[in-house]
Amino acid sequence: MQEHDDKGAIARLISMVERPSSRERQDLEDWLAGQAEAGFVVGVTGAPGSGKSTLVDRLLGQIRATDERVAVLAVDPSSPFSGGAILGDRVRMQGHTQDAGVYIRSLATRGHLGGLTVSVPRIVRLLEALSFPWVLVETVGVGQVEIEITGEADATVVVVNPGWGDSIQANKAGLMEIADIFVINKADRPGLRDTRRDLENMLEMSPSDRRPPIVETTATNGEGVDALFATLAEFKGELEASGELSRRRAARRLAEFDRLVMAMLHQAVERAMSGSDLRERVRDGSLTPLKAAAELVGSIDVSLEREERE
Ligand SMILES: Nc1nc2c(ncn2[C@@H]2O[C@H](COP(=O)(O)OP(=O)(O)O)[C@@H](O)[C@H]2O)c(=O)[nH]1
Ligand SMILES: [Mg+2]
Repeated sequence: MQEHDDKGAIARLISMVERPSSRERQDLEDWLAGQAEAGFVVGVTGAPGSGKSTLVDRLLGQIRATDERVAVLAVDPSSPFSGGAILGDRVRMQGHTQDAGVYIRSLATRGHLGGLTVSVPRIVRLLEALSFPWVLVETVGVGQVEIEITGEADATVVVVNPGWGDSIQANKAGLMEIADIFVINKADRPGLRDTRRDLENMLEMSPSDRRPPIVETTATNGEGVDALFATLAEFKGELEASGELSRRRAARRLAEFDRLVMAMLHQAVERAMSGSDLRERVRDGSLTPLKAAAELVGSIDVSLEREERE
């Protein structure tokens, strides 16, 4: 019973954080400001169907075996018309729903993927503050925004599968640059060796001095997941010892600041746009685009208070 109450409370706090602005959120913000960034955030990314959810589910088991609490954010790009993937994730991770030490949340993007780059880091921050030493963020590594979200993690795990060209796909998508650890999942399938060789060759060519480890897993039966967890724990230790963890976090805070500024300006512009006839006047030629733009920008009210009143 207790667990259910806690999970309900976390869900309410998350929706508060997701809302663009509200009075409660400012109280929450004040509280968050006093909390340490105490969690280790792991991004798990890869093509749809590569086995990320199955793997995350297994990782939960490994983490729980150490008795530490863990939260999962599954960022799902499915359209509002196909909630299937979200349900799938829930069902797959079901083994842990009764466990008070596990919190799982799917974030549907509802066709507004861009907004997630603003809300995901904030939700992650909230979960850290709510005493989850591990936060796993599952994203589909297919586009710029997903990669941006994944890049927000302390450590990034890129999942590929055996099969010709999969690692090349990962390279094209820009996943090579953000990977701290590679997982070849579905190691039970043919083509494992070729994929490992492909990956190694590609990493050989990368200018970075650190060579990401490659771990082979079969998420469906759990094989190799203990090795993945060990690799992850070791990497965490390295990041902490070298000071790289604090550097990454400082960079993340700056990136979040930049994105929030842009998001707030964007909202303010949209508000100003929707209440003006400037577009009409530009279209019919009664005002030059430059004059109209200057007028619009001059009329922008970016204060959060205004947002709250509306
Ligand atoms: N053969 C095999 N199938 C797997 C493995 N891991 C996941 N799958 C299957 O691949 C499908 C997609 O898995 P899912 O975890 O939903 O992938 P996601 O879209 O990346 O989250 C499911 O049918 C899984 O059962 C694996 O290691 N081996
Ligand atoms: Mg999934």
